[in-house]
Amino acid sequence: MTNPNNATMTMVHRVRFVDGHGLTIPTFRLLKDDGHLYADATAPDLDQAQALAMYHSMVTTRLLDERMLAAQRQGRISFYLQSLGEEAQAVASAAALAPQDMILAQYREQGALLYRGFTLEQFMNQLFSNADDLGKGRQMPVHYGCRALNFMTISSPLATQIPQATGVAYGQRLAGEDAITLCYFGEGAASEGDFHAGLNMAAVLKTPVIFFCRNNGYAISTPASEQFVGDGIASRAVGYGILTLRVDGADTLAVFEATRQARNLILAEPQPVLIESMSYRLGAHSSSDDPSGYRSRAEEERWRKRDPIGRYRLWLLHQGWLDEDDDRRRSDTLRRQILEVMKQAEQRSRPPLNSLIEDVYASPPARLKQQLEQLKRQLAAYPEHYPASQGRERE
Ligand SMILES: Cc1ncc(C[n+]2csc(CCOP(=O)(O)OP(=O)(O)O)c2C)c(N)n1
Ligand SMILES: [Mg+2]
Repeated sequence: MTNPNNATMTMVHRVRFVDGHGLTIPTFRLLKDDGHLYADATAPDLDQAQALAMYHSMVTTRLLDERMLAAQRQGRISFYLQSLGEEAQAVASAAALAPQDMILAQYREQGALLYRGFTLEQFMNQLFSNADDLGKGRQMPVHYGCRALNFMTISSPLATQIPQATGVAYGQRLAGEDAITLCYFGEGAASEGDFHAGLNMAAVLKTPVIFFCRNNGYAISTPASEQFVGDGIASRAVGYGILTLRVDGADTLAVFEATRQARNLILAEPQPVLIESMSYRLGAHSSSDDPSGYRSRAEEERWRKRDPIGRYRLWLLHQGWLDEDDDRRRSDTLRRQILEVMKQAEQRSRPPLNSLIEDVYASPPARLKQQLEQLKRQLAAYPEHYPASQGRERE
């Protein structure tokens, strides 16, 4: 007998509730903590140049994060959000894609954008909302976007990117493109209705999309244990009939290989795949958060020992692909460069105020024009309260 889905139904004659316990989905891992491969593990097909490009992107992400969190504390930018401990997830997954693949991110995946070629200047222009920011200064810091790099602009409302990614991928499929979509989100975002709508549509329409869930243990102050029971996010994708893999998010090689194989599967036959990447958000949620109120130092220290960059670095050293002196010199130069680029971006002029209401409508409606005039009157009347608006506006 078949059900309305044409799936075979097995009949039983006693009540037996299905219990998910004991059906835990395993975690794919290649590298041990000492940077050596497990005996039965195979290293991905990765040459030295790409392996080092991934490493440098991860290190650059971390140094940029350190510097810009400090800049926020100094009052130079209004907001910042680090990816400390999660660099491998973003960089290694992006490294397994082709440049024509579309990325829709949440907000903690700056490593993916950096790997794609977003420059330090471009990061800084966005963070300082200056006239050279691709978003014309109209978004909060860290809401990056880059059409040239196929990276959709970040938006704050959680999970909106998930059904959008399904739609982008459906478009790729209809157009017969040789490209897929990768969609990042946190385990917290997976509590939104959009997660379920996005996954189900993707499964039914067989859209070429990788749902990449960063399960970093927290949604701001809420630990995963208070967000859901059951076997994480991976088991939900199984329920939607989506191919699923769980991976150690602190293992650069495993994340790369998982994403590469997911992409190959999708190219062979259009379909969604979900990867649940297990990690830990080592830093605060953002510059507005202080984790000491909801978790212990001891817990953080345990996870610090599983630093993705440290483990990958050991593997590169074992390979003979990384020189320690070289590495140190490179980081020193990079720190200086980041500081220099930051100072330049800080000095650059502001976007013209009039551009605030452009680009959404073919011509701005009267309502927006009125609001802009109100804003100008406000700035003129109370200049002391709007120091950022003083001078430096590019016409
Ligand atoms: C619809 C919506 N609700 C609430 C928020 C506030 N908020 C911003 S980030 C966040 C936590 C998200 O956690 P997760 O998806 O796990 O990502 P992580 O920050 O851990 O990377 C919340 C609740 C929001 N931005 N949008
Ligand atoms: Mg989270």
